[in-house]
Amino acid sequence: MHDITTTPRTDTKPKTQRPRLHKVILLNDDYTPREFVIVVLRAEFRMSDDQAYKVMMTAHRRGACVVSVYPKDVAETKATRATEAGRSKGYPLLFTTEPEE
Ligand code: TYC
Repeated sequence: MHDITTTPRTDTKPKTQRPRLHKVILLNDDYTPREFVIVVLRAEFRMSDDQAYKVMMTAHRRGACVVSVYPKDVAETKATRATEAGRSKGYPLLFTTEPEE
């Protein structure tokens, strides 16, 4: 009988990390009409009238509301487009992004 010597593996398999998602956040302001906020939420974030109303009212009452989460580039593109939609009408409507914890 011969002994089999084995060397313990020291290299560990790297865990595959999913890219962190980024939140798109809607900020309240005093000038953008409520109806317009709803139109933008529906168009850019594919929300139902009901969802868009709730998100808009949450931002209106609390100052800000998370709209949705996406991969970083998608979140940034959507936030820019939605902010641009307000700006094109002269409104200070603002969407920002931040990484999820
Ligand atoms: N506060 C605005 C108003 O009273 C409506 C509004 C809601 C604007 C949410 C922005 O993110 C917002 N006309």
